[in-house]
Amino acid sequence: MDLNSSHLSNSSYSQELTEDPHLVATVELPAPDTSPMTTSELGNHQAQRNHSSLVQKADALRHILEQHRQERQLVILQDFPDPDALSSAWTYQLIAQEYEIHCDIVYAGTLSHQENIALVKLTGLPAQRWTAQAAKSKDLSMYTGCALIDNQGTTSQLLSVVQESGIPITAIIDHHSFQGDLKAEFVDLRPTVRATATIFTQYLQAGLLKLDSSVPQHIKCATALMHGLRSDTDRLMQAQEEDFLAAAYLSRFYDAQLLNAILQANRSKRVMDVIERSLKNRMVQNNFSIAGVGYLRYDDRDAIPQAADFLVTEENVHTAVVYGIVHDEDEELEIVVGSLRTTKLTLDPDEFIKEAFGQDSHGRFFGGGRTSAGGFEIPIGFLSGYIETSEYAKKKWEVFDAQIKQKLLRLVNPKDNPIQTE
Ligand SMILES: [Mn+2]
Repeated sequence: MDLNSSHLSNSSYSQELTEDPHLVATVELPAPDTSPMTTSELGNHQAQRNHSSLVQKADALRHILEQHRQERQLVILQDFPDPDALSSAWTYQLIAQEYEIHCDIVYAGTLSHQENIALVKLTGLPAQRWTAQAAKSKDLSMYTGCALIDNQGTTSQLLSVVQESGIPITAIIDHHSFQGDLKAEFVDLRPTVRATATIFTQYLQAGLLKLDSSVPQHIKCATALMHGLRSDTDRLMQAQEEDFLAAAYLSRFYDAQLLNAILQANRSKRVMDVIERSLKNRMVQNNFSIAGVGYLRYDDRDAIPQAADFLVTEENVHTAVVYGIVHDEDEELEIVVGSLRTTKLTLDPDEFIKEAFGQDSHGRFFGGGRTSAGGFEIPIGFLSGYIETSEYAKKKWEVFDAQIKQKLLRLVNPKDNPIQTE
């Protein structure tokens, strides 16, 4: 296997997702091995054990899909799906097709990052937008199961609609940290893997679907997976051995030019404006850069993680947090959305966000994360509503801005910081 680095074009962008996982499912840990052996034997042994547990996972998924032959499933993505989620869902769909299972890939929010829009358009990736409202009015009786890919349901408005219709969860396949409890026939949760695309590439390697270079759809899907894997690993800089091995496998099939075209997508002026506001408003304290960007449109929501990506590049800054109030004019809904980016190895974004913002009255966290990135969403409930004077809007923003800063500064200030990061 050859991973030709010249095929991997540069991108200054690392993907965000609003990760806020809440659920747990059982994860199999390898049984402790007590037989004596040398360290090199130990390494081999470990690799073999990992390999056999992967084969078991792939077999278990094969078995479940076989049991659902010819059925119809929904693949639910987070409301603002990223390349990792989109490419993994597509792979699930193609695998399921081998069992004559028809999958519809759905998300409730929008594709708000220019690279996501380019990915979907250029590869013909079959994801559909279903708002929660639209989903409620649909007849879902033809679906006999659903799959949660690169999420655990907490970042999707659709899971509750689907559950109300009594549709069981067939599979949860994700790499975010886990909380809570959710029942599914098949669970593959691996928080140590850097991308869900890596997990899906391993399924491909285990033979769940044989990629064929003469099938254009396979080339496009491999390209999408390469994009997903790269964006969740900060262009492979955060990648670990299994991510590199997955990328090496994909390198046999993906289209480097197509990937380049996806990465060349330009930022809109409105996204640039949000980045500008984040620069102007940022406050740097103890190597944290914190910026509130005020109100922004629903479609520009992804400007927040992009601004955080940018702020974290400043010298003497290891962590950036950017947040704003996103308003959806159609639904008159407002929500505080924020993103965290860190280059500090000892800072766990999941822990940081949970500690900073705590839980709502139902015990759900407002956000969470994965390696080097995290996000949060705080509904503003009764204070929502965009029909108001600019003076009122300004006052409202100032209150939220002050409240969020106060919660963040508690952790930024080492004296009060309950999280030990050193
Ligand atoms: Mn991911």
